Amino acid sequence: MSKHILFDRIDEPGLDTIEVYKARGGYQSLEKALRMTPEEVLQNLLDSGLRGRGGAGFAMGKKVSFLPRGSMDKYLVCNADESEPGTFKDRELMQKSPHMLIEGMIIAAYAAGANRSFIYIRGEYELQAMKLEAALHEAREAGYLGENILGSDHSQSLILHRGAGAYICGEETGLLDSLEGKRGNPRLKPPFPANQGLYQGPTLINNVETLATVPHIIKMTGVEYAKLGVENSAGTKLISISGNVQRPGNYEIELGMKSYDIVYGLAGGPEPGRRVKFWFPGGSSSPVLKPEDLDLPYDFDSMAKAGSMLGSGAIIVVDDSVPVMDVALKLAKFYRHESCGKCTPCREGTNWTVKMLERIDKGEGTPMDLDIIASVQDQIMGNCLCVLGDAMAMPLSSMVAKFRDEFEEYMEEARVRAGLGAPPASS
Ligand code: L3W
Repeated sequence: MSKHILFDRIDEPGLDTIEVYKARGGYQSLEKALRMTPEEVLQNLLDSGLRGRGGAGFAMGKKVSFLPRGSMDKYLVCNADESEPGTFKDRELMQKSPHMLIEGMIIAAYAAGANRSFIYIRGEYELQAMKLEAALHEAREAGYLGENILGSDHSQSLILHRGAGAYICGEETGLLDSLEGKRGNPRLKPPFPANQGLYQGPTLINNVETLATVPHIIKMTGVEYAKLGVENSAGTKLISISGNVQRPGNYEIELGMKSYDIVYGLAGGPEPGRRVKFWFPGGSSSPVLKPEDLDLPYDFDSMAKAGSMLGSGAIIVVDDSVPVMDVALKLAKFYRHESCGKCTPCREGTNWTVKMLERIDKGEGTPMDLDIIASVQDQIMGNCLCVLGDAMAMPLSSMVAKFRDEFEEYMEEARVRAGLGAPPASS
């Protein structure tokens, strides 16, 4: 069932202004949180069961609890570098309700003991950056940011930083390097940002949607929030649906909703006469699933059990009019382009994969190439500095495994098109 918490009256005119946001109860959660101790706020986050909404699904409260206590400089960074193909939920949230994110960041920083905070927003999100800048100005004027917020001991600065359009800067350590003014290359983990992040200081880094959920948790209490959704997947989730559906867009659902009801009920399914061939449940980085998997509940555990992941909540639907080869090639080219080149398996693996797929497309492939493509993906997975290599390898290997017959048919047709005839018998 669709359920609105973050998207409740999201289209109300003027919601991006502090006046309308406050008229709807905005910043009351911050006032409530500041009357609590940081430990009590943290306990609410732990109780809520909220898992990160950016891709990894790591428990937010746990991440906050990893930050050391003490008076050293600590940082909060919001990852607003929304670049995963198919993912466009944070864009709508920041554009229409920027104060929700700001309020969530102040509460999260209070719980973590962080006094310096940043929003790292992807360079292409110009309108959203303008909306956030205006909202930050209003929040500072109203005393929600700055010294001794609302008369409390908590002081906080919040700076908006615009990226320059690199997917790798959505990887948390690449983002931190970029924020420090360096080239956005991933760092080796551990140490994790919670211990050694921005400027080597303890850093809490969370996605936009995760932080925007915090005021709602404080308002309703963590225990009540945990009642939404299903076991291990508490709460609601913003879903971006794209591809071959009649009503693409962003939807908010309660986790555990049947996937079929999202794809067909909310998004209208493919055009009449078409059927779903496969779907990505969690952005282009997630292994693809078959139509029969639409019977599964849409939650973290069910997607993992099916061999995929809920990821950033971006469902991409591919219908039977689209050759799997087209999707595989487009995807591999994206990751080759976005690879930072720092580590060999990712730099070379993404390049080899594109070259092999292009060879197949030109009619020069043999079925053995499919085995080689699969083996290259195996060698990428788990062997890179960050997850960018895996992000290509996981969906690619799932496509080759699940649609091998179609790849082989495509290969033969391409050979005929190129006037090369049947492949040699030995291959
Ligand atoms: C302290 C430990 N902290 C883990 C923290 C870690 C991070 C979080 C999750 O990948 C996924 C990826 C993409 N002490 C810790 C610890 N942490 N152990 O927990 O960490 P990790 O390593 O599991 O994941 P990650 O590197 O953050 C993210 C998937 O998301 N994805 C990508 C989406 C990208 C966007 C975008 O547009 N920017 O949405 C899509 O599905 O494949 O699996 O904070 O520090 N012992």
